[in-house]
Amino acid sequence: MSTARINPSASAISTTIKHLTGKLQFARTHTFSPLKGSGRSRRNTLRGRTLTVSASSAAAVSEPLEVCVKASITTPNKLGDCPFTQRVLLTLEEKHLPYDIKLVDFAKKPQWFLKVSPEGKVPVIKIDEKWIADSDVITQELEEKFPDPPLGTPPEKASVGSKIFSTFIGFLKSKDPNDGTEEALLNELTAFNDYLKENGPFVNGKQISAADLSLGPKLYHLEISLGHYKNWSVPDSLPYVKSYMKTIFSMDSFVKTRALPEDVIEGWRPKVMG
Ligand SMILES: N[C@@H](CCC(=O)N[C@@H](CS)C(=O)NCC(=O)O)C(=O)O
Repeated sequence: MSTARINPSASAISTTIKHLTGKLQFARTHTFSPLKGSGRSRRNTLRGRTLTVSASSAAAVSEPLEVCVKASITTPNKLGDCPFTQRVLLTLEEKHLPYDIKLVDFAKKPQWFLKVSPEGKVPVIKIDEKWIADSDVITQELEEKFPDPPLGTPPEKASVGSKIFSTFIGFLKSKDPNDGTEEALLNELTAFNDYLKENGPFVNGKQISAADLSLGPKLYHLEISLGHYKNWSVPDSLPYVKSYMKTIFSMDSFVKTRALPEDVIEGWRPKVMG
């Protein structure tokens, strides 16, 4: 893809989160605040996080990595709904890498964004002066360039749960309760439940890995949108899936990078109505 620099004075809503690793400080510009809780706890959390930075991948980064993300359509200056973007942000968080978020207004994509992402898609990230698209490519690149802490999922486990997202979308879009889409989703969730029972609590056992960082945001979209549009939730007969979701959704990194539920609902509306 083409290489370009973001003009920081571009008219797009632009938000910067800077983890000033060298000075053990946290500086925030604009009002974007994906973290919940008081300013004090937020600062404390981030100070704690910053302290670990120098011992890990962050030591290899002098400047925050720039990431373009979708802006909220319901709330000014908030991160919008995109499970692929959250996957990348989770990877950055779990690797303790400093990053700057650029919120992109999807209703009016600015020229600077289309220059760095000709397909008009997020996420895109700038690594070594090059803009990289696609969460698969980005997370792979982050793993290679910043291997500590390692987040790779062994290849034989990398596709666990990978059909959950497509079957969830099939069910969400379905207008016929008897078309088998709910059953297809339940089959995938049941297979995942059985897998977790034997191999969990995470896809790669005790340690969280890339597969979980990809699946977590998709399950978050599933929970919110199926709850809203179909009054549906993961059945109690799948306790390992339920506890997996609870664990991932309550991680600090997840809370910090998640979309607002109202954005998730609005984001899926055209698909449900279409
Ligand atoms: N395969 C891509 C998918 C990225 C993607 O589809 N992003 C959506 C938002 S979640 C997007 O930017 N769509 C463009 C648009 O809606 O205009 C990835 O894994 O990063």
